[in-house]
Amino acid sequence: MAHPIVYGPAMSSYVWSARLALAEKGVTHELVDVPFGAHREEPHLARHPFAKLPAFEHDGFALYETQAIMRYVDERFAGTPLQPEDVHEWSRMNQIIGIVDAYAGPSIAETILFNRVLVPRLLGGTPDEAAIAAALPCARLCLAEIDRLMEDHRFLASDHVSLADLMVIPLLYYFGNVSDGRAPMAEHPKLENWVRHMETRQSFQVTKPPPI
Ligand SMILES: N[C@@H](CCC(=O)N[C@@H](CS)C(=O)NCC(=O)O)C(=O)O
Repeated sequence: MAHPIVYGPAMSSYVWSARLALAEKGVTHELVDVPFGAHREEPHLARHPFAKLPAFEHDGFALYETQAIMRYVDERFAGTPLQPEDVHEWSRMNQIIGIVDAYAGPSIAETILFNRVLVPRLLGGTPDEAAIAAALPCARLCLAEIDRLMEDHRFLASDHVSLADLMVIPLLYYFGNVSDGRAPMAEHPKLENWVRHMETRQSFQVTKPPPI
């Protein structure tokens, strides 16, 4: 049986989340690089008509949207389940995934990290400081809410790792490593400890992108 394929650059937080799910399940996969820019052209548009990263393929089944990919991986492959059985914990997981899709992704990844890291280092441009400043309140609210929703669990939705942790960790790992994110992260020692805990997992180590 063919290995699953993830299409996208290793450094993308969404690509990283999809790969984390595969690594947590112990599934070998192939990463096919799609550099930023190439995602707006064929052949990537055929895989993802909305021109986003990642796209995914397994056994002739094509999929996009990170949370759908992660759910497929969890359901399709054996290994420790990545979705809690308890309905409250399962709903909390879904809520946190929704926060990433609707609020944390657009503010932290698409605005702050894009402008602070990708624009100067890969695109040779100047960060849009006004856009970063405008995104920071939403980023801070995401941290506050994820911290609050975590309560006193070991992981974000329960005492076991779930898709919520895998969706959030790339964003908060990156955010804690840029100047704009250090102070907001320091206001949430519980989340900082969780990041350090997630960093020790084998799945994190084997999927961690090379420095940009
Ligand atoms: N809802 C999509 C969002 C994916 C997304 O925003 N990916 C970013 C990469 S980190 C992207 O494709 N950015 C390029 C662009 O927006 O042009 C998902 O969950 O897969």
